[in-house]
Amino acid sequence: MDAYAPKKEDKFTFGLWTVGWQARDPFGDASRAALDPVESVHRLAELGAYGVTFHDDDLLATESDRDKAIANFKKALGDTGLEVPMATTNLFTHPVFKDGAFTSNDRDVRRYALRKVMRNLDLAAELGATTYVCWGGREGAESDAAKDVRAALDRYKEGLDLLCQYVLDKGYGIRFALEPKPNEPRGDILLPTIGHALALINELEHPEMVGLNPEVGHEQMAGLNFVHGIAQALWHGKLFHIDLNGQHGPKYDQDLVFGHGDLKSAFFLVDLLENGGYEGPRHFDYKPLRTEDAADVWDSAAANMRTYLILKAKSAAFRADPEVQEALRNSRVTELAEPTLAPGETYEDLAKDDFDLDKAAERGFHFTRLNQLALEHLLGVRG
Ligand code: GLT
Ligand code: MN
Ligand code: MN
Repeated sequence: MDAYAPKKEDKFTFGLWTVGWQARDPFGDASRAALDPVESVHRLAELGAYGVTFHDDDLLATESDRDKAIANFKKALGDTGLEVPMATTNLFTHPVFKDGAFTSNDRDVRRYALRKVMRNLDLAAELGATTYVCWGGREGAESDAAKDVRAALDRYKEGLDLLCQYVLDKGYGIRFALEPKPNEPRGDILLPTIGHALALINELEHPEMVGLNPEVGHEQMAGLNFVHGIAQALWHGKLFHIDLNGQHGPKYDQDLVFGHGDLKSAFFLVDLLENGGYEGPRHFDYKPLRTEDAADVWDSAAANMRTYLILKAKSAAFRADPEVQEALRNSRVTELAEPTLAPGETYEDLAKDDFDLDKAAERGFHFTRLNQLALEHLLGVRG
């Protein structure tokens, strides 16, 4: 038995647009043929995935008749038992969205974008999706003269409020998940980080219906610590969904296989997801390399899940290691969970402390040892 074979309980999901990416980039044509969503559903199910996600337009990859495309997709879901936990809208490919969708300067475009989302929300609800992702890739600008950002945020809020109302009126069991990204395809994108998106949510009419879908590479493109971002999203109760992939620091959005970028960050991320109370799907939003052929695509899909499961096992071994437990205590990591004031104390009690400033300043935290232990687990020389 392969210990790293994915099972339905692992809740691994993939966007149709990931395995289906034809590898068109700004400098080159497609290097792979279009994939029939029906084939993707079957292949993903065979590999052990739990579910599949889609943009409205993804369904039309090889069948332009929308009704037929939906019927084919539904049949494939029925045949394989794959779930659709999340859906989303393509508000970025068509040139009509060149200045954005919910925040385009063109009011007619904003109205069209909202109609396009509502239409796919109906299908998402019908397929049982409980999360609806909003990635505002074109909501932004290249020139600070071109966008009144405060007005754009008013329109962002207006759009999200309207969509929440639509879901409530229809009685759909759907929550929205905003996906931050700092740039690409726009020079600057609105809601560039987890923190910006969290702040906007607080201004909405139904903040309880809106959370986040952070993506590994998007925070790392901005030089931010993804694990910290996810921890904060969890702390706010806002980690509704997650996009797992790989990225090598600040550069264009690589969308590598999970773990094929910053592996140490991926290890601590899996450790956090597995122990931090996140129960949603583990959704891979990656792009098979442009160099890969049609068969390699499925190898890359499998690699995402296998790497996640290997890191999950490494995380369990790390936590179970008595030396790690001792190191965590020595580094006072566990002491941080203790409130700074004891029950019943007030700020006045702080004056009563018998505190030796110089002695406390001398105490080391021994974080190097802790980090080395994590590294050794990751490298397979312990546990
Ligand atoms: C697009 C983007 C992703 C988003 C998808 C959802 S589409 O491929 O690069 O990060 O998650 O719209
Ligand atoms: Mn990305
Ligand atoms: Mn994504």
